[in-house]
Amino acid sequence: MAGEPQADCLFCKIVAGTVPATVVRETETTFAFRDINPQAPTHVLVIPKVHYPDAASLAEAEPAVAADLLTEAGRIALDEKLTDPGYRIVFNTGVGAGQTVFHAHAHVLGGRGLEWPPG
Ligand code: DGP
Repeated sequence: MAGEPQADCLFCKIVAGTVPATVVRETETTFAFRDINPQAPTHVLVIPKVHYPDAASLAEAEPAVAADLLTEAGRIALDEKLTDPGYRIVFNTGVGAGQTVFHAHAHVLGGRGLEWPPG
């Protein structure tokens, strides 16, 4: 059922603690940990504890949790001192956009210059 933990989902396993991760922050609704394959000096993933396949479906079903996700991303950017000169929050959505894990997640990237447009 949408929102319920999925047995075959890597990020549900990280939330459950059965797959280890370097935890950055945790709230009642969200979990943040360092990306295993960092694309910038700071690269943190922020995920909802509930399972939805992508950020848009999370926002549609549970907008308050989607707001928590963004709030957490901003807090992490502050804690990690990314706000000057800036940072990026990315939601890859769909295989063609590079999504590989189908549990909603925000990438928080910073600590280097970030080009636009992205690749
Ligand atoms: P995306 O490609 O947008 O679906 O992002 C998935 C990210 O998850 C990718 O940047 C690599 C990261 N990742 C994959 N497996 C693991 C893992 O086991 N642990 C951690 N910490 N990150 C992972």
